[in-house]
Amino acid sequence: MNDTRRALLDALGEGPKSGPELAECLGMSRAAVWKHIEGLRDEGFEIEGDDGYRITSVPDHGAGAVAYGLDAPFDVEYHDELDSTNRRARELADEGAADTVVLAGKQTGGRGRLERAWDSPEGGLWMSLVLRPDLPPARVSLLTLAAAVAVTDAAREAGVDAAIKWPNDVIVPDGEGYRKLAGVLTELRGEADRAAWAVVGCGVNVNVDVDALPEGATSVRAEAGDVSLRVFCQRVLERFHELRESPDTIVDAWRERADTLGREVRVDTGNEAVRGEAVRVTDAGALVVRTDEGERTVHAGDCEHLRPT
Ligand code: BT5
Repeated sequence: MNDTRRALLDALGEGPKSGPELAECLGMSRAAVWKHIEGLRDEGFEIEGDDGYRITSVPDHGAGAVAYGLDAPFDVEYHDELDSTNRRARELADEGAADTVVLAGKQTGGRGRLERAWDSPEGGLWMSLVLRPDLPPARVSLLTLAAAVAVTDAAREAGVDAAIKWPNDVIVPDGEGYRKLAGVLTELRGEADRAAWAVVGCGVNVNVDVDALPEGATSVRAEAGDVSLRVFCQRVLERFHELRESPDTIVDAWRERADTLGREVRVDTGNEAVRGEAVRVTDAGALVVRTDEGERTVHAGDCEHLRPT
């Protein structure tokens, strides 16, 4: 969405405004204002124009819908369908974009970690953030943790009993097991001392039937009923922005929402399986596991929850 469209939405968000008023505050002709108003109507906004333009209804998803009233400084790009929002976000990152969020109505080639497929039917939140963090690559994993916290909080606000499974799955605990609600995939390009860019992709099953998802998955719809995708997305973005502004608070916020600590876990690191009690998370987000041979610190891997200890 371009800056003018965003400025128009911000101006309309403050209350009804006449054509001449909008033209003046946006520094454009009345004809140009009218053209942008028509553009918003095409996106699904209902706008009354009798005595001043007034937004009477906002569509449930889309670039304008998410930008309207968003309290976080992200540009929004929306596609009805994409192969993968992470793929598109990497492209934008290479072109120099920053603080941009890419959204898709559905994905045809969504990816999880290790190139695993990520099912992304319509009704879910499929989004990727393009970021230029002022962090060394080793600290970029904090952004992944922040995304998991942000998604957990949005899900809780929607009435879902959500928690985090190390490192970045948002789950609904269920006895000794769990159902997976969301996942986060972070990719980055960088030098040893500084990340050039990071793409943080979040996939959340929001208004999706569980039949359309792999076994073991759940959705906001299944747990608590449908919510506005637009508002859900805004909450995630606003919470994420709040956390990245205070990086020192991220790990504690993550710990408070973690379901992994205190459990017997099995972490597959790719090279080996580490089994024992998950005892804590370090300030860099690594998991410390108490095994029969002593404590082990695991930086990445697939974590299975076995049972509470
Ligand atoms: C993840 O991978 O959990 C990260 C998923 C990130 C997806 C987002 S969507 C927006 C952005 N664009 C992308 O292309 N990707 C990101 P991982 O931990 O590897 O989990 C993958 C596994 O979860 C799969 O092998 C399935 O078993 C399962 N799975 C696939 N789709 C799922 C879904 N919609 N809900 C829950 N589980 C799913």
